Amino acid sequence: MKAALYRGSDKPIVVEEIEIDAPEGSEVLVDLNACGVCHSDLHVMGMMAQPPVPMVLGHEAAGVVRAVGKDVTSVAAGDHVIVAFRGACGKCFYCVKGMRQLCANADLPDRQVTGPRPRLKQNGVPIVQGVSVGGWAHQVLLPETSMVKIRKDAPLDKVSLIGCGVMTGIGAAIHTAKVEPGSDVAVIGCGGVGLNVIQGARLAGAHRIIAVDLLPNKLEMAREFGATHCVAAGEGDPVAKVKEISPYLDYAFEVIGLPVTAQQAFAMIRPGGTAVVVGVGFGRVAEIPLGDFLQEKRLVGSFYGSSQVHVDIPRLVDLYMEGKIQLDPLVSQVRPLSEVNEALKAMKAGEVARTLLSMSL
Ligand code: PAD
Ligand code: ZN
Ligand code: ZN
Repeated sequence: MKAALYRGSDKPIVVEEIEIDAPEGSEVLVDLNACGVCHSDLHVMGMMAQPPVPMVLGHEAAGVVRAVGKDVTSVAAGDHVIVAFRGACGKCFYCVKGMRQLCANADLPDRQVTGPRPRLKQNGVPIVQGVSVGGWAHQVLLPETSMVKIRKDAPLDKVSLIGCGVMTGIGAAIHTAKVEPGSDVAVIGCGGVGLNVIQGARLAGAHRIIAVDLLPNKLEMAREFGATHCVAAGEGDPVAKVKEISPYLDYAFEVIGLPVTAQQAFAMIRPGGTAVVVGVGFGRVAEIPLGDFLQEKRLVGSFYGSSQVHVDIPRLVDLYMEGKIQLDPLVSQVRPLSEVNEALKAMKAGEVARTLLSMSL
């Protein structure tokens, strides 16, 4: 099967023929329809000192089950699935407490670093499934727990975006923060994930939704997703501007992964308000004024939208099919897998909400 191989930051990603195992035990083989390009893929390439190579990145994917191992019970060949980039064991402390996104025994290590049984190889050389998926490929082989079965009338290309950005963003608003109707919300960073925090806040019935971004095109998109106010982050102090619009800001979301924007989010909320860090900032440290905690300000993290994927992802598919959330305007470009380098360039330049890599182009 064909996959886009990352071999180091000084080389372009190249689509090549590789071998994929047949599913064993509780594994599932999926023919992918499409996979999005998320900033977390860029983080893996840019933030890790030495990402293991060769690696197939991409983790926002959907497709059709081709074959299953003998122990698989929840999906069968022909089922349509969205891939959850984080599977869960279902048995550990976190899974039992309803926090599967924090599972302590997710089947990750064998996939992220080359384990005892790599599922992908090229001429005998093991290939890593980046972000535990390896979705920039025509097929993936993953544990059953990463498979979320969805209705067959949903367009697989667009709903693939629910696999990461949409679930993460909407979930951060409705599950992590639990935004209440009538509350005021600011979202710093309006890319593929931030736009979904905005539509999550809209779904939750927020009053003011203030979008903050450096780029005018992102602020325009933010309006389409439900922002009521826009703040150009590069012109003046965004904290002062947001406070002017909402003196009692209930929630602020950081959706970039930078210390400065995490500090801004914490600074702009009211006493008793909540700042949520969604952006990934591996190795970065933010200074937070401890005195503000006397005002009962809260600073919390959010992983995968605090979602329980097998319930929450099919719900988002239903909401899309009923026109209650938007996916179409998230798809700024559709490209063949071979144009993954161009897609990454467009993301770095801030030109797109998302690029979809289609496996049929
Ligand atoms: P993106 O590149 O599409 O969007 C980032 C946005 O931030 C762009 O619109 C930028 O213009 C904007 N931006 C950059 N710097 C600033 C600044 N100083 N002030 C205001 N705006 C700025 O990325 P994305 O939406 O795909 O991902 C966003 C982050 O979310 C990224 O760190 C990614 O790794 C993380 C993420 N987290 C989870 C999770 O579970 N927590 C899941 C998926 C992605
Ligand atoms: Zn992602
Ligand atoms: Zn678990």
